[in-house]
Amino acid sequence: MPDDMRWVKTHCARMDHGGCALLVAVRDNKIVQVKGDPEGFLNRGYMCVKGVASPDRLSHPDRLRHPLKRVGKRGAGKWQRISWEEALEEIAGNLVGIKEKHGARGVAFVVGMPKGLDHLVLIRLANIFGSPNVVGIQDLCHAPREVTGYHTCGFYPVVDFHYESKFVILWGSNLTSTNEEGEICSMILGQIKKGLDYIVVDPRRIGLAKKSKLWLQVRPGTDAALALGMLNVVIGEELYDKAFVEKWTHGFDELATHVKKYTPEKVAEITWVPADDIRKAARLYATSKPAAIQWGNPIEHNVNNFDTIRALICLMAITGNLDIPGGNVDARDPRIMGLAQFVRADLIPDKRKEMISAHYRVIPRFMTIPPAFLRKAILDGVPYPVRAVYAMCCNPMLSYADSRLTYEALMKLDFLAVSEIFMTPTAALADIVLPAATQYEFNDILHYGIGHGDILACPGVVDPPEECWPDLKILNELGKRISPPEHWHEDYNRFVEDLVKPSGLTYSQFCEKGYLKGTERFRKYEEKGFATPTKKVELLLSTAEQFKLRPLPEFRGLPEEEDSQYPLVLTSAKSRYYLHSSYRWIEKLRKLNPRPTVEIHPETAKKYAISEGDEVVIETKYGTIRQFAKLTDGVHPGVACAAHGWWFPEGNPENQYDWDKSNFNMLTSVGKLGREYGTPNVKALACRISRAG
Ligand SMILES: Nc1nc2c(c(=O)[nH]1)N[C@H]1C(S)=C(S)[C@@H](COP(=O)(O)OP(=O)(O)OC[C@H]3O[C@@H](n4cnc5c(=O)[nH]c(N)nc54)[C@H](O)[C@@H]3O)O[C@H]1N2
Ligand SMILES: Nc1nc2c(c(=O)[nH]1)N[C@H]1C(S)=C(S)[C@@H](COP(=O)(O)OP(=O)(O)OC[C@H]3O[C@@H](n4cnc5c(=O)[nH]c(N)nc54)[C@H](O)[C@@H]3O)O[C@H]1N2
Ligand code: SF4
Ligand SMILES: [Mo]
Repeated sequence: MPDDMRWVKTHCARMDHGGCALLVAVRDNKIVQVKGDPEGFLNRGYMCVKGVASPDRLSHPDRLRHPLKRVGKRGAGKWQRISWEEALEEIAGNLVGIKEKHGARGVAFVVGMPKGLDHLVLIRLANIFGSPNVVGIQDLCHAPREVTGYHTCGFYPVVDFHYESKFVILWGSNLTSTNEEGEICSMILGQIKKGLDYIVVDPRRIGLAKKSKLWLQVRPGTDAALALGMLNVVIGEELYDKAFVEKWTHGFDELATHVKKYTPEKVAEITWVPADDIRKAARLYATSKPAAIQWGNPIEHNVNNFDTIRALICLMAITGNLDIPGGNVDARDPRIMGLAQFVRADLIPDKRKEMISAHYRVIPRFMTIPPAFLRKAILDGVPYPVRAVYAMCCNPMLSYADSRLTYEALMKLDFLAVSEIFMTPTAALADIVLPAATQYEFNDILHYGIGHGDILACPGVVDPPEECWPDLKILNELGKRISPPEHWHEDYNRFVEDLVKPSGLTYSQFCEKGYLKGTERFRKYEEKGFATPTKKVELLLSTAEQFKLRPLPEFRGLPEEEDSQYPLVLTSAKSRYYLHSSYRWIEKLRKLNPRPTVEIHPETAKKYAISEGDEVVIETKYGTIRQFAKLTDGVHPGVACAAHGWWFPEGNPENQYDWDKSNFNMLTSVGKLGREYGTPNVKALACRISRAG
């Protein structure tokens, strides 16, 4: 090793939920090599190809390197380089101007998938500024699981791979591609090597389906029915944990009577899963303890998410798998600053009533705005106008259902500022674009608030380009300009210091340890009961009437009605090479996945005269896009699985890099929303496919 090269420890971030501990070789302020740290808490040396490519974000020639101001028409792609001082003044002037005219609530703060501590600092900024409108994508991502958990059993029941399970269901969770919620797949792969039995519930034959005991090739969007069918079997065959049910559940008799109608035969018709496989799956899960359900995104990607998740938690509960090692647990945070304190929730006590989604009466404890309501507020002034947006770490033009509506809304704003590392279709519509520093370039903390009871150290290892600022610094400086400066710090590194302070560590001591995990205690309910009004797991919701919720989980029909004009069921899965809409511009990754593909069964392809690699048109009632056919018998002949998140960095800047050509969300709509979370259908849509040309 050359003398001037040093190895530093940090964690991978912003390529998914993050979590792999890394060893990074640095020379002359440049990363020359990264490898998985064999001592890593979650990965034990594992890392994926995105991690390997991650340093390429820093050095890409087209990375944003200076603040930019729009000149000419919005979206025309004409920019002028300005100084940070000018950029911050411009943003502050506009946000404060809107506040004076429309109130603080006229400004929305927009984030995407939580990527690091900046997510929480943005919420803090909104709270201090006085706006109740923090818009996230939580309607599609984890809040349905988390908040349904609070209402049903008082906590968010996350899978526990730190202890051995006897049996696992991968329910719509493609862990080897997504490492969902930082559950790095090497953890379950290690258990599988030692003989763990598992089954897969997925319309596609994912990698892990090959060695699974059973693969339930479910019809997209019918997971609630499948879970109810399994409840029918577990209860009907008396396979449940009688002692637990007796002592710790509320409404078991009602649930038992209710699920009688979901016979495996009836459920088979809805879900396309053979009745005997439903029985087998239910028996395996109920008779192997501890058993865990690793649930994925698709359970929340349609209007029925509340019922699906309720049914799954009922399954965990009646089989006695809640809060036991190797089951689904209530993971407690280590001793660090609490979320509410960190984001200064105390400064905005009326937030719930004031949010632009309040009129829709989303479920209590769901505290970010579903994107459907942001666009309503901008375009129709309902329930009141939002006139300015500060957006960070997100790409709504691609990630929100109904992209055309997003385009119209962003075009109509008085002011849009975007912090980014690269020019995206969303940033292309901004008035001011801020060049952010990113992972490896500043001190960060990962997994805070994600619900798995750990936080990870993500110290910077190199300096950012001269004019690229970490979002923590941007928000800290903006905060001083648009809100009382006493809430902000001299040095933005105070955020990471303050957060870990209750643990007795400084940030650099924390970095030496690498991670902190809350004390592991199980069956905590034995002390004070479950944190619900009945102190039990509420199979039957005691708050149903009060909050206008359905007391028992139901299957209320397909998310979208069948339509003979659109005979295929359209779903999607994340690419293992990209994070949502991010990083199509990293050459290494683009080589591995050069263009958007839609998976269809060879029989289906033949029917429509489509061959491997053909460009095809995908149509729904709401829109039309083009992708390329990939023929595989790994999908059901009635299903098409298209790629999500595609735009073309090499595309036309005046058309926002061809944001509309292959973008899955041109095919989705917000016409129908789930009652509890305002979630649209982004999976299980009716579509048709034909060869382009
Ligand atoms: N149809 C459909 N829609 C979906 C989904 C789906 O499966 N299907 N999935 C949904 C889910 S689960 C989620 S979480 C959302 C994701 O929605 P988003 O979070 O909006 O999507 P990303 O593509 O991750 O956008 C992240 C942006 O942040 C930028 N970025 C990366 N690092 C930094 C940084 O350090 N600072 C700053 N300022 N910017 C940075 C990237 O360049 C990228 O443009 O999409 C949702 N939308
Ligand atoms: N590589 C990569 N990793 C990521 C991300 C990424 O974009 N790329 N995004 C991150 C984020 S924010 C999230 S939320 C997670 C999501 O991680 P996952 O939950 O794994 O998300 P998906 O890939 O959307 O879906 C998982 C599987 O569900 C299947 N599926 C599709 N429709 C249905 C259905 O109706 N029912 C069932 N049971 N299964 C269905 C798909 O075929 C796919 O194999 O991943 C995180 N990690
Ligand atoms: S699995 Fe996730 S955290 Fe690990 S290297 Fe890949 S992108 Fe990074
Ligand atoms: Mo997500």
